[in-house]
Amino acid sequence: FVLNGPNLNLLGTREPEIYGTDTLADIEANVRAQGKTLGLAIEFRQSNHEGVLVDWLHEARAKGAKAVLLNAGAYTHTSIAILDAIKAIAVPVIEVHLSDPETREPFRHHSYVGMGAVDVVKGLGAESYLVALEKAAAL
Ligand code: CA2
Repeated sequence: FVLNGPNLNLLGTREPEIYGTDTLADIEANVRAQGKTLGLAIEFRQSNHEGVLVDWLHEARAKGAKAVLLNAGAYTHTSIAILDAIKAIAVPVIEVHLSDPETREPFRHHSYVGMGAVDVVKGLGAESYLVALEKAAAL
């Protein structure tokens, strides 16, 4: 499962200096192509709603997903509900970010997702997803 949080549906429309110029559809296409190479079936989704992301984490467990790549967007820094879901599902979660939140505003420095994730890939733009997918394949 590759799960994307709030506002990532608007990727490619502003702040290219921080997030790059790829749209989420571009990233999805790259992830699907690499998933094929690695022999991984890909569920690629985006929601602006915290509870929907929690539901999808539960679904990843129910469906026996090998791993979850999670870019929880700003919920990364706020959501105890998402942290609890990560801890509850016993599916390895890899935290993904386009930017490196720790080099940005102080309110982005703490990650609840990171408290439950097995690994993190950040700061590589769209490439972060592909590096994370390789890590997921190796789990
Ligand atoms: O760097 C990342 O991937 C983030 O998860 C992106 C989040 C931000 O809140 C995190 O701190 C780091 C923000 C996503 C906003 O998405 C965009 C929407 C429109 C244009 C550009 C980006």
